[in-house]
Amino acid sequence: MTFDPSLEQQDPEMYALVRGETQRQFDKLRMIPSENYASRAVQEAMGSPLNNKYSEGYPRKRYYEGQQFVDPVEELAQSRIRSLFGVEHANVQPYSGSPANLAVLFAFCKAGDPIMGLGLPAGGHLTHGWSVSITGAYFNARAYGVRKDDHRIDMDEVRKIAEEHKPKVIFCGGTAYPRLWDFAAFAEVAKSVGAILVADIAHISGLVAGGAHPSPVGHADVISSTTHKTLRGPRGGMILTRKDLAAPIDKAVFPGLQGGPHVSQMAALAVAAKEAATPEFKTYAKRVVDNAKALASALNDRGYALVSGGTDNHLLLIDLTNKNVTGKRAAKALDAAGIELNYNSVPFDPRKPFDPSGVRLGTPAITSRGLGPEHMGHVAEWFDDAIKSEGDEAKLGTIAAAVKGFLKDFPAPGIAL
Ligand code: DSN
Repeated sequence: MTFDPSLEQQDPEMYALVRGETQRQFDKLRMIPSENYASRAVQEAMGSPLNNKYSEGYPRKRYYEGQQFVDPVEELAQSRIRSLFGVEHANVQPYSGSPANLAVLFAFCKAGDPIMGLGLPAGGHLTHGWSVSITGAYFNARAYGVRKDDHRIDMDEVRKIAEEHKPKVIFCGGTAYPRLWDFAAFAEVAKSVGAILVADIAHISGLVAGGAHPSPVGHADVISSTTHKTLRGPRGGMILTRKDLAAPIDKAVFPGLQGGPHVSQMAALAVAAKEAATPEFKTYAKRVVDNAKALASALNDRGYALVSGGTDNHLLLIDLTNKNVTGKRAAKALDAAGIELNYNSVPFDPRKPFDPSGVRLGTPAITSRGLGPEHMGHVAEWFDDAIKSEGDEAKLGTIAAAVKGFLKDFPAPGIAL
């Protein structure tokens, strides 16, 4: 075997799978709110020989030689992210969002210490202390929730639990919360109980960078995030903080939790940060939210029960109980109709997470393709048709063909067919 042939020549079986996935991403309305299309430049950096390099340590303080290009790669990623978010310190080495959150806990807590976060059933993330996660198993976690009547976070409950539990770390941020986060209110509670406030902005980092969601900077002590969701960068994570908290965080990431950073990922993040600093990205971020609001309104008109009544960000959570279909059955029907999303628990869901009552969908990826609020009526119509056609594979196939035809006019960033 030689190592020069292209993927197509070297491994036709894998090539076919990659091509198949690329085509699938072009043909479908991709509406999983945590997904997006990374640009060609981001993908080029990810797929470069930077992949071959080990760089344990931090710029200018490495354990391996040959860092003449890697040090500037990491420094560029750090400085672009610092200036994009307006923070003093950026660690760009976390492999993804879960390791980033674990590193934050490792930096400030010992096993068994009290922590707090939004509960998974209310839209929080596993790594904010949910029982099945290492963050729930190794730390003494308590969850806050959302109110039953309006599905909003109840800051009085947050304060009450914080005062009882005395957490060392409070997480705010989630994966299925369609409303704005009041970072100032969380900071006030965290300060009153002496906790470190961590804003996990994985879902909204692109909106924050583009000015379409208030920033936690100046309120949260630490900000954690993935880099591939609304931010449209490589699969990866990052931790942003003040200078006085930088040392424990850096130490927790390396050597605490990780070995060598993924250099190609850091390079791609630098590229994404450059893209996110442009006026076009600001327009994209605003359109993500405009699209979500337009879609929420169109679905509301068709009788869909939106959790919290609507959205302020990029995502919608829909309780399908009144439509007599479970989340899983709906998600499968929608996928067959060319609309890709995920089934999801809704707050106070009587059903189990593997077949819950709701679906979660969002607008980042379709906005990256150029869809605007004027198209959300079509999307809602296809969505509604698919739900009504659940079980009718022929009808679902017809919708998928219409979706595919419509999307031909919307180029997808980073996708060359
Ligand atoms: N998987 C991510 C999401 O879809 O929100 C969270 O880890």
